[in-house]
Amino acid sequence: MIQAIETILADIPTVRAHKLSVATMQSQTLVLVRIRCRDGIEGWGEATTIGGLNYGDESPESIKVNIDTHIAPLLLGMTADNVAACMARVRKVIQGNRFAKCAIETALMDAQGKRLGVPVSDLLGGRLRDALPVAWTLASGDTRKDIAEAEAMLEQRRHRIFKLKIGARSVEDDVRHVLAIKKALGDAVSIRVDVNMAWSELEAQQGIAALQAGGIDLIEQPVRSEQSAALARLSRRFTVPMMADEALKGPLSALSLVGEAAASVFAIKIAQSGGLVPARLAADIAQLAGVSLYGGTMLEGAVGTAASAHLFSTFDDLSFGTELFGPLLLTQEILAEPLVYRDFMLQVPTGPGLGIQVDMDRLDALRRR
Ligand code: MUC
Ligand code: MG
Repeated sequence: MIQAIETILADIPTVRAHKLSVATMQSQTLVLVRIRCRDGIEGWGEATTIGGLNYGDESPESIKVNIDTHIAPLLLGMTADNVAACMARVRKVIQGNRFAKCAIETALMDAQGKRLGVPVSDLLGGRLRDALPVAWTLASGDTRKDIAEAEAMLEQRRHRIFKLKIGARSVEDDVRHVLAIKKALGDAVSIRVDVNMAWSELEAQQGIAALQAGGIDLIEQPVRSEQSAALARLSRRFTVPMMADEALKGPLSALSLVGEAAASVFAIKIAQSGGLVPARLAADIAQLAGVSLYGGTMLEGAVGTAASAHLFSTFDDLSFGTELFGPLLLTQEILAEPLVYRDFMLQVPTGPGLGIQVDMDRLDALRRR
């Protein structure tokens, strides 16, 4: 039986400023959910977002208040070992709030996995891989610093896929920045860009033509999420693949994006999809339609990253890898044993549930009071 649901906010400085077209992050606010059950088992979930309300329509504070006030009371007293029944109840009466729902579903699955002695990847159908390729985002805002950072990552064998955040400067400046990095790092690495919706269709035509000619591998969400027709036109016009990110808000949007042939790659994110099961459905729709998969992040800490890793390990196609580097962007660890990154890959935890242990002393020192 579900006995207690607690929502915890923790502000953690990032290792450097992380500049997106929609926000500059100096710190990240982890939104963690802890569900305690009467059998003594507890589960953890995460609903972290980026830049308050700059990126999505749920803020850390709104997620906490909505879980505490509206979602937790629906679940208290319910049987904890039927995750589907719990989530059906939440999804029936709670509109929107996909991040909050994701944290709740993750925590219930973590608890259920521990109860059954199996990893969450087993509850999601079973893993096809034990390690996932992990991209790093170069977003210091400075071309030379980004090159030095990428070289250090290559040297440490941490990352060889780099995503560049663009869209805050002029198209010409952004193209110059990206191509300088591509030239410095050479063809052994994959360079991709994320525009975070900053371009008009005409700017996108101009920018993508130059990026495609310069050998860039992937263009993420160049135009606004509502403009799926423009994304579809860009997909037809260029051979470099377009990836949908902000436009993908769960299975229904996956269905309409594949119907419009808007993108040839989907960035699957568990929180944007509204949970692990809806994210799995969105990925299935993509696969059925021949759309390739990429494992995305909302720059979550270790809990959301581990949960995402369990899901992505079940994907048949993961041709564009993942970007599950969130914990590496943070200056503080909240796990007793950190997630393992080695040889350009994140190792998917193998223990029951999420296979991680939150260090309560560390988290208590960081949490908002
Ligand atoms: C996004 O839009 O993809 C993922 C990696 C990163 O640096 O920012 C996020 C959000
Ligand atoms: Mg993105």
